[in-house]
Amino acid sequence: MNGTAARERIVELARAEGFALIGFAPAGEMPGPREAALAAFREGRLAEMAWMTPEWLVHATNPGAFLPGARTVIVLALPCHAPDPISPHPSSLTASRGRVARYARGRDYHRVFEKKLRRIARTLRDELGAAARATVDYGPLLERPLAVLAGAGWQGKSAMLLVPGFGPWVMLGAIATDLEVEPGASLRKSCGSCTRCLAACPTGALSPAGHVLDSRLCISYHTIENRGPIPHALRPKFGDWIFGCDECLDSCPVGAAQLESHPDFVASRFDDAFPPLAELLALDDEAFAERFRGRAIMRAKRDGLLRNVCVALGNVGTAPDFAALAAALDDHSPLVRGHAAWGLGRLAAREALEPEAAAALEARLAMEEDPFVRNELTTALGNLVATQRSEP
Ligand code: B12
Ligand code: SF4
Ligand code: SF4
Repeated sequence: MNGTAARERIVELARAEGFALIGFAPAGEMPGPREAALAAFREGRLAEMAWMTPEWLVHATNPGAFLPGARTVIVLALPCHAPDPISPHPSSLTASRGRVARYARGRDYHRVFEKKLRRIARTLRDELGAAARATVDYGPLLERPLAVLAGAGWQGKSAMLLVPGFGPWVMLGAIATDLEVEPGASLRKSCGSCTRCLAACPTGALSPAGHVLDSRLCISYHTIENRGPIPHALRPKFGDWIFGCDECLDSCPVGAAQLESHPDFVASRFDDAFPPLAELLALDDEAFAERFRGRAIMRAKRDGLLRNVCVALGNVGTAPDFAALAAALDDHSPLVRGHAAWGLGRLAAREALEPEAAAALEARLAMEEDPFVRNELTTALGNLVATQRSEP
């Protein structure tokens, strides 16, 4: 089959799967993105994402290593800019709520993509006799530089792929194939003088000139990928985010008017986007798995999500949340207990509940054996004393 006919068939298959954007990148090595990714590794900007080793990054910038004989990478995107779900009546909105990144409010996008991409790859193999291999996110291919090479968009100062009409609000997947398809023409666009995302990032994770992200400072990294404690200095900057962060996307003017999403990414309930925080602290492993089965939030695991909830309650919780945080001081996970101590101390200082918080923290300290948790309890108690002293 010639390149034009192959292209037409692929576009037809991808449209039938609902893809909003279909691009074709050459399958050669990507030395520029490889060097940038290796520099990110060398400088520690990939934090503790253990799978992103130099070897992985070299593979991920070489489609030929992903599929021997690859000539083209088909880049496919689904939009994920669903409007916020309509809030229930204010009288039922008394609880403090967290915030989930838009892409993670509906079904897990990995599963949504996997099914669609596999069906297309299978047809390419069965019908066209081509080699074809699909990947999404965790697979060894860096998707944003491929999308740029396919002419789908440009990488903005936020590091996001910006697509005309959609802005940063697309999720990506790819299929490498040995079919030869004419690549898309590169888009000659840039962010120009805009710097909105740089100002909007709460933690300064984006470099002053943009394009370079330090995962060690990124809320998305910590709430999704980090398996350990969240650094103290960052916690107050997390606001109500409990899974992912959309600040650099929300601030972007490109595609801002286009509120479009694949239906699977739309929150079915208000609570899927803005969950009541205190009730999440009551989830055990089983209840967590039951509540978040089939959703991207599973990635954080139960202890990671509850850690994030403790931080959010420390930032936005009110007096009625005190009991849930105090109970979390006895959680079976040291990670949760330690962050509950921090959250309780912050909430108490805001809500004038210092004596009650001090009593709860001291009671826990008397029986606590874990060094990390003891340190968190002692620090929280010390901060409470300091706030009480500074009061007139
Ligand atoms: C690891 C990872 C993360 C990490 C680290 C992100 C990072 N920037 O490194 C963390 C957990 C922090 C993360 C967060 C998010 N992620 Co993520 N992530 C990935 C993953 C697996 C690899 C990304 C990567 O290549 N990192 C390596 C670094 C070095 O690459 P980079 O940041 O793109 O760096 C490029 C630029 O720095 C550029 N560059 C360097 N210098 C310069 C200078 C100039 C002038 C220019 C123009 C460019 C440039 O070159 C580098 C290579 O191309 C991809 C999936 C995949 N397989 O590709 C998804 C992916 C990038 N993530 C995605 C999403 C949606 C997110 C979040 C929005 C999720 C959320 N709401 O919380 C945030 C956004 C954070 C952000 N501003 O980028 C989407 C992005 C879609 C899009 N439209 O861009 C992807 C493609 C997943 C998918 N399948 O859709 N992510
Ligand atoms: S995801 Fe949030 S913390 Fe990370 S770079 Fe964007 S705005 Fe900053
Ligand atoms: S907010 Fe402005 S600078 Fe940042 S990615 Fe969007 S257009 Fe580029």
